[in-house]
Amino acid sequence: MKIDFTRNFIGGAWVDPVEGATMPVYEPATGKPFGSIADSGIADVDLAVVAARKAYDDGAWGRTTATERGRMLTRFAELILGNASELSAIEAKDTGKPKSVADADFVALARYFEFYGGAADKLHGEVIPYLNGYHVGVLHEPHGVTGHILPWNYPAQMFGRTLAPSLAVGNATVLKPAEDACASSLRLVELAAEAGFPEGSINVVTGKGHTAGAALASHHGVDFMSFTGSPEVGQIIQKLCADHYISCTLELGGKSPHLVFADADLDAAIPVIVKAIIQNSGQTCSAGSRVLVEKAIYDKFAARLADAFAKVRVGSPEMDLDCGPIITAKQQKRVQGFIDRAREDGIAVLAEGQLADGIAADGYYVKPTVFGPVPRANVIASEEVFGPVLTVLPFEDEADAVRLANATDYGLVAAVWTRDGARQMRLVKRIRSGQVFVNCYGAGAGIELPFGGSGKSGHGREKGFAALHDFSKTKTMVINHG
Ligand code: TXE
Repeated sequence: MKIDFTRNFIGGAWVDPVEGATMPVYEPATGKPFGSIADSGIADVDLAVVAARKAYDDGAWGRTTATERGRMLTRFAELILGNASELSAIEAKDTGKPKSVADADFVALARYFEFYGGAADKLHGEVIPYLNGYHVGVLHEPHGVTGHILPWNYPAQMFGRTLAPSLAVGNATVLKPAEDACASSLRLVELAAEAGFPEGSINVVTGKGHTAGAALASHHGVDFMSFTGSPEVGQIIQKLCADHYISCTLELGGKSPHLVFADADLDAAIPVIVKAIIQNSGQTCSAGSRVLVEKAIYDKFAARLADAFAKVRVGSPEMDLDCGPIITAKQQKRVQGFIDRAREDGIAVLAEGQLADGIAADGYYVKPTVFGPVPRANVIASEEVFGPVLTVLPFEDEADAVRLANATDYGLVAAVWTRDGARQMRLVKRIRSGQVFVNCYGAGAGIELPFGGSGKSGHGREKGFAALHDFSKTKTMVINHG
């Protein structure tokens, strides 16, 4: 495995952290350390931002055309696919993901670079008809240097989701991956250099959030921030950005509902509902973690859901089952805490998944659990667990379903399961959510589809052409040629 764990990638070269500090990284499947990373501080982040600034203002990167950038992105997509099995092995070890889930992440990552490679030279400006004798144009320009703070749940996919559109527009980038899962970012940045990205266009600095992450968001050389992580840290990032008058996108998770009506096709719905919560062990911002079911079919639905959920199996990455371990001991404790509290509150368990024989005793495993019926006021009905924990709540009628769907502070993704076309349209409009799916969920998580939330789920849009707009700024040009 050709990864240099303890150095940062700055200005096209591997650089030791200025203070020489490192920190261990742990394997979720065994709980054992398997390497170290640079524990970077303010000085390291400063070096990376200066390198990015130089690449943007005076370097080869700042002189690239949109077409050249598109070709680099496309070449990078090909290199990712060509190295997918090595990358996937790194990711599975670092995050505990089942092997086939890690494989799929790199297919998605390559698709990010392929999509934005094609889009790079298609972000066109506009001409606005105005006064006689004036020519008015609207240009979309890069911000300059963009900062990117990643979470640990989809390190590879997030690398593409946030960097590909920013690079397509022409920004120079500084990435701070999550300290709990950054191995793939360190390997990917090497491949990016091989694909032709010039020095300083992509810089990667590892380290803790409150040190390296905070240094990046507060650095005056950064012109725009992209953050994915917890709502609490999202607020900190937004405040740090406000201190130097820059804006940011925040992608902060959710408590996404499925609304299941009595006329729904349960054969189609139930496997999708199970997958939407167990995928990546529930550590997915768009996990479908609440099922709201019309009272008339509650008992039938609960019995069928329980049957399907009881078949969910949890194991190590090599066992390649439905779920892997949770990312860290801290997150495992948090998820298990939600499960224990719900049990103490007397909420019935509808079903549990099974832990495979032979998993390491010190691995960070939890048993996937479905609770129902969950009282509306219980914390597990409205707070994000970020684990394989599903809550089922009955509703009375359509108005009640909408009230319940909108009864959390989040608003990221929702699904409506009904055959009634008029109801489908009404609910798409009335549910507060960045994406609404009808008779499906995620639908392949298309990179073409704008994605993002409101409220505690954050703001700004990633994916699709929407991301190109967030990673650029609009300039109005007025020429008097009268
Ligand atoms: O996130 P943090 P944690 C949610 C999920 C999970 C909870 C806690 O509910 O249970 O967050 O996870 C960096 N300044 N999501 O504690 O701390 C940190 O180094 C600047 C949802 O791991 O927000 C890492 O790179 N940066 C989410 C990143 O923020 C800081 C995915 C995320 O870490 C910082 C992950 C600071 N002061 C967790 N503190 C999703 N939307 O998918 C931390 N960081």
